[in-house]
Amino acid sequence: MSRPSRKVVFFFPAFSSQEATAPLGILAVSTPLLRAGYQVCIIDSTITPNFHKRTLEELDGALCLGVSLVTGPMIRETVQIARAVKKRYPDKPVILGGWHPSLLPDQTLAADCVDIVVKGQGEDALLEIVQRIEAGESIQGVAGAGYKDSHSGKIVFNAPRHLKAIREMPPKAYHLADFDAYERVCGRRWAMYTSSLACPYNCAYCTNEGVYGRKWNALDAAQVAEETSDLVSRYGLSLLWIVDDNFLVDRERAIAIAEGLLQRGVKFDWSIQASTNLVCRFSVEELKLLRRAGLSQVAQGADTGSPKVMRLMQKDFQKIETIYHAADKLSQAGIRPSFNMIFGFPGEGEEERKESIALIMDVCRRYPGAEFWTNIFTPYPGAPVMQRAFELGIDVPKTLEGWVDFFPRYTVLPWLEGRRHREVQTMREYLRIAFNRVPIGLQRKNTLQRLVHGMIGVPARWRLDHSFYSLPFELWLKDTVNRWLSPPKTKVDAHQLEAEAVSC
Ligand code: B12
Ligand code: SF4
Repeated sequence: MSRPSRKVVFFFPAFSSQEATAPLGILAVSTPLLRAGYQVCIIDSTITPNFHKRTLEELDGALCLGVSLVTGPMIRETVQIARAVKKRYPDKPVILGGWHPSLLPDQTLAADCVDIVVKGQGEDALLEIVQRIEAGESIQGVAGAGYKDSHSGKIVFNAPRHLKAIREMPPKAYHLADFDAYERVCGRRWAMYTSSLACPYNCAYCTNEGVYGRKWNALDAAQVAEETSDLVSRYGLSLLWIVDDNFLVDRERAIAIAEGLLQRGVKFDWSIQASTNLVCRFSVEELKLLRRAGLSQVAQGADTGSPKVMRLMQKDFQKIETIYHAADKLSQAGIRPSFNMIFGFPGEGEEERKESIALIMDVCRRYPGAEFWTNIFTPYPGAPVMQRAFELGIDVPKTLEGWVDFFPRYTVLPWLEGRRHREVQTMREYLRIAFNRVPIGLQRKNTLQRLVHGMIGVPARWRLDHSFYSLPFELWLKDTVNRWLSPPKTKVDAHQLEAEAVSC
């Protein structure tokens, strides 16, 4: 008699970016499964040709399907695949994990194509779920999981699972990632890595507290230096994006990591996320040490140029001056200061928006090489600002599928719609071309595109200085050149490759 399959299939939907690399959440939850003797197969739609067909084929004989997703466009492919799976294999459970199911578990589980959701950390929860599925048992009592009762169809939520510190977590199963295929998509061989969990702060628009709490905890410097050196050597990577929410919380640890990397002598770039106030605690000499160890970019949430909006964002830990100081120190150390900005936060009007533009223009002029990435405020469930957003008339989707178009690149808000919304989008377009920016996964631009970009940078800066966005003919010129030279972009614009390789 043949032994029943012990395979778990994961699906990772396209995430609307060309900066493709292995999905860390899935690599994390795979390790306990592999250790328990299960076989794991990952289908990432960004690198897998015919991912739809492949997922269904791989599921033949597998125990279940796991999907990892955040709120927004990833939901489109999630629902498509989950529906197809339920149609072909009605008895195979579809399990959703990651940020969206963690923040909206009830609504996610209410979708007809979803059987189980996991809230928060998935390593232990998923292993227990898979063991129950294999044994033909109910999910009842598995902490952190929600499921539909097989008899009544009623939604049941078990007790929440306690957060585990990062030190107690197993290593991620990087060997499952097909780095060749990711490199073909984005032109760079890179990976994500986590060295700490959570953030001590609680910005009003951020969902972190709800999923990871505010108890920052981290791996030892020695472990980080050893693991990262090993990762880049083993997989021939040129960049690690350390996706910790706030890498610099422990100053001494950051310095010790840099020293450890220098001792090991493995050369690679790494990039971190940190708040400007914590960057400012480092001297330029210390930042130079981090630079020598490979730190190439620090992504920071500047978010606004208006002190009033900064307060509304609950960012008391950040003053406008700290944005300048951070840009200054990082520039002196040769590290690229990278900032995120949010337009349309509740309480931001035309004046505050102008303050933000002025900040961007000033920082970029004073510190050439500094870069700004902009978004429109997007009210994520679980963020502290949600109550205020509801009061202001925000209407959030009532179904899983409704969240597909919920995306900071084009969010329309009751207080930012119509002409105002169009103007902010035009302004964001001009900001994109006014100064240079370097995406994590390198985008390929040819000489003509670069030339046009350089030419229109001058009028773009003039327009931003004078808040003049009518007749945006430079944007038309740029789009026309891009259309000639690049393939058309889909709405979810991660490339679907015709590549041969897949990750299982
Ligand atoms: C890396 C990252 C990205 C990368 C993703 C790259 C990739 N290949 O995955 C990129 C740059 C594309 C990205 C884009 C965006 N991101 Co992002 N991103 C992150 C970041 C920094 C790290 C995610 C990560 O890998 N963590 C490490 C892994 C190990 O942890 P994890 O994902 O939490 O996974 C655990 C659990 O969630 C669970 N789990 C995860 N998957 C699964 C699957 C199953 C089956 C199970 C059972 C469990 C499970 O178990 C895991 C281990 O414990 C997080 C912040 C953070 N702290 O996590 C933001 C974050 C996820 N992003 C966020 C946002 C808002 C965005 C953008 C909208 C930003 C923008 N302005 O465009 C876009 C949206 C992309 C899209 N198309 O929808 C928000 C999500 C909010 C939400 N409600 O979903 C976060 C939380 C940042 C924040 N604090 O606000 N992001
Ligand atoms: S500093 Fe960053 S990670 Fe921390 S709460 Fe604010 S936005 Fe979230």
